[in-house]
Amino acid sequence: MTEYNPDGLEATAAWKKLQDLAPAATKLHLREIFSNESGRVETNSTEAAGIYMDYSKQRITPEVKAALLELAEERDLRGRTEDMFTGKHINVTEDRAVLHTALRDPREVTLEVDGQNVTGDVNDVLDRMGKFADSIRNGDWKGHTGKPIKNIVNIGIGGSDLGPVMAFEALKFYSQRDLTFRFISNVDGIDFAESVIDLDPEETLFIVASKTFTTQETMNNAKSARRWSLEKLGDEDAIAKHFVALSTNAELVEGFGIDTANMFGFWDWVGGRYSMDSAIGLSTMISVGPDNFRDLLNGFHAMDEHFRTAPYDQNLPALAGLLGVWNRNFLDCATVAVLPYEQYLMRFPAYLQQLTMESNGKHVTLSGNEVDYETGPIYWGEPGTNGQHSFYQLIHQGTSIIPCDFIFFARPLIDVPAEDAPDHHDLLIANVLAQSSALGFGKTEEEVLAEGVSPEVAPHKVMEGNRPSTTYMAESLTPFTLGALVALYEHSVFTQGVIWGIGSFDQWGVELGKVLAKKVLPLLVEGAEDDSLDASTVSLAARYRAKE
Ligand code: G6Q
Repeated sequence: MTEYNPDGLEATAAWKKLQDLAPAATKLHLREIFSNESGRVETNSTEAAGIYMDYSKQRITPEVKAALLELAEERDLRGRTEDMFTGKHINVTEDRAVLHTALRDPREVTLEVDGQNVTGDVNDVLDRMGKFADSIRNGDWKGHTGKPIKNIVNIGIGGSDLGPVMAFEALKFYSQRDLTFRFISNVDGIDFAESVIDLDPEETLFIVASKTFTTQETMNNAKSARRWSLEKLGDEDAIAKHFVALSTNAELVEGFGIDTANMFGFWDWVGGRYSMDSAIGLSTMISVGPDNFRDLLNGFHAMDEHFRTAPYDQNLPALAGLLGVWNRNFLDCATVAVLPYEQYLMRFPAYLQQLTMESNGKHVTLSGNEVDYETGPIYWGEPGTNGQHSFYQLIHQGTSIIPCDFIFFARPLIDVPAEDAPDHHDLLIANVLAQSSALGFGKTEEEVLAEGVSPEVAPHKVMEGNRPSTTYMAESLTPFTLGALVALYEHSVFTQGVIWGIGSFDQWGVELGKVLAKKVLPLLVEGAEDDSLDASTVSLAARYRAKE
């Protein structure tokens, strides 16, 4: 194992090996790759924490796979992983530990970092969350006028929104159905207005979720929520019964008027996009209950342990990360489609967009040097089968190669009988399997012509194939499986960050826009002038003000 050098990727023997292998390997068609290798599926599939991963339809040969595995060793993925799990300050630009894995450690683990009893603190918060969640679920927690809470509204944005929304949708099957959940994130007032339009303040609890408690959008929405609540409830004392905060900033929470007894804390070592299993998951816990939330954490933990200990040739997150590197840097794939064939995972692609793109959308290495290879691809997607009737055309026959992640579950959570028609779930799964097969193996001109298609039309019907995909399958969508699935992606993102030598845990790219928004606002509100802004922005601001 060599000392980790963020800038050293291209000097590794494994990288050079990949460069040597690439010209021939990238020309191979998946048809040839499959016919060259008997037992291809067996040697290119693995399973852990209840998730089976078939990556046989990725465009790698055994030699490429071996070189990718060597790359993980040469880039000291194992050492970097230990640094993360043990609380080293691997988020260098913010000088912070990166310890989301500690959020799901079992109680008996002892982890002390920077003088903090991490596991103890995590479990204290989880216990308080559990009591609070139960009191809402069983109606013991009463609003200011004595009515039980029926509506839970999470106000947050980015990492303080996408995880909670995704988890609420993903685990809806397990949710307490007499409670209504809403998620407000956008500073567009419509989001607030439409989310509360049919709610009664007497029965509504706002969860203000903000790590910093300074985020413009969240603070504005929280202030609107205060006004909306007090308009009906009248009395300032009502805030204590209708507002709780999820934050690391007790001072600002208090300043807002929320009693810190109603605050659930977390720590600077929990990144926003890695926080759905911290106090930020309070809405999830209220929805599915503390026991299911614990199962979710157990699923995360099972995948954490797998990632930390399993050999890389059987390691789901490491393999997923390495395959991503191959696709990005050697097959030149700029995007990845995430295609869950599971309606409950409708927000999973949006969640993953933040996790992957905010983490690995970086152009300099940890030492500040410009990279001269591509880094994080664009992630996007929709639940199947809807996408098949819209954008799949381009994935099948467009000029870009788009690797796909297919995700499905063997058992549906709800059986829906259809009269004189195939079972919904069988049909769903037939579709996902058909898509990955069509993408991988396509249809040749010969095959098209053999069907009697005219030579003029035949080229339009040819399916080139050779479009790579990975298929993930689990038995059913449980809280445990969801946790394992999210952790799988978290660690595959980490793996790629380590290979590329970039900092996956900061997000400086979002700062400039925030600063400029503060500068632009006076132009809109007061007609102020600001020479430091560009002419186009000044002109648009003036037109806005004239039309307002
Ligand atoms: C996530 C980012 C970002 C953050 C939001 C909300 O990793 O840091 O998306 O979660 O900007 O921040 P607050 O929780 O501080 O309001």
